[in-house]
Amino acid sequence: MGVPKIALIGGGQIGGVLAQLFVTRRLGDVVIFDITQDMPSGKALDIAEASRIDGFDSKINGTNDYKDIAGADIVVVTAGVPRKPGMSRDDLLATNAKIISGVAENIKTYAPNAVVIVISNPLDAMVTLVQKATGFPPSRVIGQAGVLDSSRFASFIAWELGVSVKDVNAPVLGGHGDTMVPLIRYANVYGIPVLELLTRKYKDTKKASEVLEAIIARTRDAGGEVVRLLKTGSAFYSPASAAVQMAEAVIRDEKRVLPVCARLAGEFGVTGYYAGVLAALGKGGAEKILEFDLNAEEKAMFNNSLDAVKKLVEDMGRLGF
Ligand code: A3D
Repeated sequence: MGVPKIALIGGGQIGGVLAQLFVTRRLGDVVIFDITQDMPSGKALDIAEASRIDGFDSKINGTNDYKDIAGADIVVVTAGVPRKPGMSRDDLLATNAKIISGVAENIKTYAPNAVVIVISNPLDAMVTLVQKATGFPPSRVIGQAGVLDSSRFASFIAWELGVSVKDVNAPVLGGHGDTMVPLIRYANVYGIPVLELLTRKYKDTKKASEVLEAIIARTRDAGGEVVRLLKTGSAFYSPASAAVQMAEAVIRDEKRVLPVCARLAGEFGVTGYYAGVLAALGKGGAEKILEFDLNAEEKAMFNNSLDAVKKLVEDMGRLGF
């Protein structure tokens, strides 16, 4: 690609941070599309006017016209509504499915070769809908959830152990909801299992397990914790960072292995459904899904999570999407 063109569908809280991150990291030219009149142009101008300070020459524009996303290489979708305190992600299904099906039609028309990264909730259902409505190869339609859920899990572990989060790997797979699957067995600090480090810290196996269970519970509820504090919307800095990491892997064809929402084709015994798995991201999107053995307990959690995803997709079908 020449200078990559990045289209952001939705210029709200996450969209604004995405735009700033993309240009300040010099990943390409950015177009922010939103249905709100003039707002995306205002955000784009505001970010562009810091170009001298942040040292970027990337173009950034806002628009209310889908024609301006023409030929985008990457499309990041945040259109829709976020949840408010007391709501689950699944409560957004009917509203966001209507919005996302319209968004998908326009992506199909104006950016037929793009890799699409979906962030709108309920994530697993919205990714499924975008793939179905665009008819793009499943590898080119992926969802952001696992990068953030895993970053939250890794952050809580790093804070507990007093080590740099850069040395923590802590994958969270499955659906992006209360049934998400933090993989304790694979959570490690430079290869050393987290449970072993906690057991040494507390010199007590039971206490170590309790601390880890509390970290897992906080990870599962991390989105809700932010919602309860913000009161007016949901997390937006961290989801934007997560999607930019995915987009960078695609733009630079890095083959980075990241936890993303990808469509399974037999992996982990699942076919035709989207779920959080580890995938290598390159210019083709999710180019390869990494399969590995899950023990009985992990498999049960993964299947439970998949059941929640299947139910969401069925509910969406009943709504006519
Ligand atoms: P918000 O600040 O409300 O931005 C959404 C934007 O979408 C607004 O500017 C709307 O004007 C715009 N919009 C509405 N309808 C359309 C349409 N038809 N076409 C184009 N734009 C439209 O929300 P946000 O940025 O905080 O969150 C966006 C989405 O991300 C929500 O669905 C959240 O639930 C979701 N979210 C996902 C995660 C994940 O990790 C998966 C995390 C946080 C939020």
